[in-house]
Amino acid sequence: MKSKNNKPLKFDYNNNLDLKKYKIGIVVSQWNKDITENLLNGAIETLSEKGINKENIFIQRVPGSFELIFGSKVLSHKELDVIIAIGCIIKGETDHYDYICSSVSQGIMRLNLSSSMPIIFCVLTDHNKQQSIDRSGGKYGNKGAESAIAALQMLSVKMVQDQ
Ligand code: DLZ
Repeated sequence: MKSKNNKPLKFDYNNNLDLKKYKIGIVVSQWNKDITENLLNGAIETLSEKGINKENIFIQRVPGSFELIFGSKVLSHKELDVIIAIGCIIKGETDHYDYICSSVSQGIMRLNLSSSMPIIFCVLTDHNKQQSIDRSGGKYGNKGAESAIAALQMLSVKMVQDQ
């Protein structure tokens, strides 16, 4: 595969990227804050371990997962390289859960299509609090840490886009 100016494309899936220069935006929902803060910490820890400078991680808090869409849109216009949207939606007694899950996933998906910024979907959509605990540092790991890895991998894809 060649770039627009006919140079061979580099695609190293991250292994050789100098991560110090990359800037990461994280949008975090305050609903179920105990869970989302654990996801956020998992993401920050993994990003730092892999070589991202802590000063290059920009955190924007929003009220609930529904607001992750607007928060991500705002950050997508800033000088960042990748965004992680963190939320936790837990099923209640009404249909609210379905509306929020569907809006957030569709909203983030549409932003991924319309902007040149990769936005990682780190939104837990759980049936109860225990499922969220299990996935935010519990027995099924920390999905925030996994989202950080996905974000770093997307840096390589973005690099191909910019070539
Ligand atoms: C209203 C609401 C409800 C019931 N549940 C959740 C939830 O489990 N997780 C979440 O992130 N947000 C929830 N919200 C708030 C909405 O996302 C949103 O903030 C409000 O509807 C205001 O737009």
